[in-house]
Amino acid sequence: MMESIIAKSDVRDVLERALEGQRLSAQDGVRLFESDDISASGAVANEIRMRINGNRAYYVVNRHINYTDICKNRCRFCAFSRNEGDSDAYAMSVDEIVHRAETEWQAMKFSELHIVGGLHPDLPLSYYTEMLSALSKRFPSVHIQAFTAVEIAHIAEVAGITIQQALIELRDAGLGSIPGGGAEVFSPRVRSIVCPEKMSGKKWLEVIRQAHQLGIKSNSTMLYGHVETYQERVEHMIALRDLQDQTGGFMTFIPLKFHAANTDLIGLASPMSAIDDLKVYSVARLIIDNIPHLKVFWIMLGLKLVQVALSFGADDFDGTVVEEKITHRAGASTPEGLTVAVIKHLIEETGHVPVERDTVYNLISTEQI
Ligand code: V47
Ligand code: SF4
Repeated sequence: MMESIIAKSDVRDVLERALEGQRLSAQDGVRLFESDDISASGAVANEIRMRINGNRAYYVVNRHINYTDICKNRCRFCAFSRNEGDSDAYAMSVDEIVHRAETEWQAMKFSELHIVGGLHPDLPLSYYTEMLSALSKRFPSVHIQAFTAVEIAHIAEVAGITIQQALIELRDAGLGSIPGGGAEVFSPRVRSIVCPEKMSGKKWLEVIRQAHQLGIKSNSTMLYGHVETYQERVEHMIALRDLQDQTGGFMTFIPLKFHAANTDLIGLASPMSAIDDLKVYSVARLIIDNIPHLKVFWIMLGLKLVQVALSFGADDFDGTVVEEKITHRAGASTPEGLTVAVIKHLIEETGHVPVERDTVYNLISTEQI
């Protein structure tokens, strides 16, 4: 069946090499994006996904917390950030953050806290370390995945210490791993249009390299669907693949679908069809051959398309989330959180086996395998 679909494809040679386990080039990746034959590239991406992860679809019981929306960068794609003094700008105290987590804890014993925020100009290093220490003390079994590479560079800069020192301080206070945000698209051309104040892609990769060298694992992302070209997407994926070859510290790659509402990019970004979305997943699975997991952040993709993406290379549904501001301020129509029962049902409807994992992909529940 798959062979006959591939035989008719305009990217047959690329797909055959991928199936043989050969590494694809940037040119191969661009050709995959240019081809409209998503059934062929999807089938091969699914085959690779099955080889790595079988029929499982992972999920995590987690709680997101966005500790502040005050940010000095004000990226043009971001509807979440605010200036200090804006009427709805906020910065939570450490007590408020612990309280936020506490409200869910009785009902839902989450295994992960996912904590990110804006680049607040004044918060000292002690705010971040006290946050981590207080949460680790109150929830000793919970893995804290916090602060993107961009936040870590900012924390180091405000504190006047090196990236390595900041990473060590944060790790010693309870940081478990680093989320994948802030990567956007590494191309300097794209960054100059969509996030001119944000640190370079090169620096993002350098912060993550240092984290991996200290044994701190991380995720990786790509924000797609704004002004980037196919070539720039593929180069981004290959930069992640190259770093992974050197460190092995990436756990997952997460394509993040751009939402334009309330951002400065309305009108500039080209609308993405469901077919464009699925291509991002299948191409990512085929190009990034060394990062084991490919996550769909259901909040951004929508629940129906997430179900389809699980057969186009993706193997991870992310989690319960509970509260989400970054995409909802930019017009997302998905819920802010899902119960475990709903996640399992949505996965089972697709014929995949739901498997609860912790942040670093240890299996928590393996009911049906
Ligand atoms: O870096 C900002 C993105 C990221 C918008 O590691 C937007 O498991 C869409 O990285 N439309 C932060 N996206 C969130 C993030 C993330 C999310 C879920 C899981 C993980 C993980 C990481 O959100 C930012 C940026 O790329 N973003 N604004 C927007 N308007
Ligand atoms: Fe700030 Fe992050 Fe929003 Fe950029 S994406 S403005 S760095 S909160």
